[in-house]
Parts: sequence; structure tokens; C-alpha cells
Amino acid sequence: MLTLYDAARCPYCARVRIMLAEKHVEFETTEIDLTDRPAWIYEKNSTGRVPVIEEDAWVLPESSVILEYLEERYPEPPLLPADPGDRALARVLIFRHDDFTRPYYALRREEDGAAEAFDRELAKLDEQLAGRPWLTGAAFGLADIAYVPWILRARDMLGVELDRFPALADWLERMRERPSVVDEAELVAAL
Ligand SMILES: N[C@@H](CCC(=O)N[C@@H](CS)C(=O)NCC(=O)O)C(=O)O
Repeated sequence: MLTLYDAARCPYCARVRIMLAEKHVEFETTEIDLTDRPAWIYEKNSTGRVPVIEEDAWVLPESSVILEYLEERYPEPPLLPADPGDRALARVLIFRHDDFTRPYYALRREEDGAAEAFDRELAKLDEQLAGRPWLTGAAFGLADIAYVPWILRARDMLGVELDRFPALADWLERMRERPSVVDEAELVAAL
């Protein structure tokens, strides 16, 4: 049985929760209190951060690496496109994810200029989604999973109005067909 060292409010953990649900992988969770982390979590991950997954005493940290691992370990249903070029483009979005989260966390800290900077990042996603239905390409996949936890939290916890970004708002609406994302949206609403 796979174990996820998890924190409900953590968007990086949300990536892994959504991925496991999409892959129909059974797992158990160990909730980590981020305000009072157990010392043993450093034995699982030297940074002390979650998420971490564990299978038969083998441990893996870093959400974007975990997503790639789960895609290879549980290939069905595929969450990366078949075409190598399309796969690479999805990976570029994941690779550049810090550019998106930097203003998100600045906004959370209520820093000057953060709202404008985050809007610029949302506009970039909106532009991508005006040309294709999903960030991963023609079908939902890894890049969508990598971004949606922050979009949900921006909307519900930071009060960001997504209607200003029509293609992004439509994308989020399409997500309502995915139970994995609906579950996460419910979790965020309860935070
Ligand atoms: N690069 C890591 C980031 C994970 C991360 O920052 N997790 C946060 C919770 S959302 C955490 O554990 N924070 C505790 C800390 O930074 O000490 C990943 O993608 O998994």
C-alpha cells in the first residue's frame, strides 16, 4: 500500500492527491502538522517538506517528480500526451511553475504589486488555454494537475476573480467533470 505524507492545506500535496485519484491508486495518508512537524519527517525528506510518498520503505519527495513517477508506475490512464513534442510542452509548464507560484505567495503575504504580478501569470495561462482545452494539450493531464491546486486556492482563499480570464474560467468549469478535482475543491472550501 502506498502512503502519502500529506497536509490538507498544501497545494503540492494536492497535486499528488489528484494524481492518485486519477490513476485509481489505493493509498493511505499520514497527515503532517506543518506548524509542528515531527522530527522523523526529515528522515523521509531532508527538507522536511510534504508531499512524500512511500512504498515498501522506498520514499520519494518533490511533487513534480512524484507526478512523473506515478505516470510511469501506473501508466493507465495516461496523463501525458502520446506525442513527444506535446509531452515536452506540458513539462515546460511544470518546469516554469515557480514563476507562477512566486506572485501567488507574494499575494498571500499581501506584498505590494503582487496582485498585478499574479494577474500577469493568470493571463499567461488564459492565453495558453485560449488555444487548447487543457494545459497538457488535447486532454487533461499532468500540467493541469500541477496548476489547479493554486487556482482553487487563489479563487477561494485569496478572493481572486477568475472571470476576468475567460479561457481559464472555462477550464476550471470543465474540471467539475473530474471527481478528483471536485474532491479537492471541496477540501479547499472547508479549509
Ligand atoms: N518543492 C516541493 C515543495 C513542497 C512544499 O513546499 N511543501 C510545503 C507545504 S505546502 C511544506 O512542506 N512546507 C514546510 C516547510 O517549508 O518547512 C514539492 O514540490 O513537493
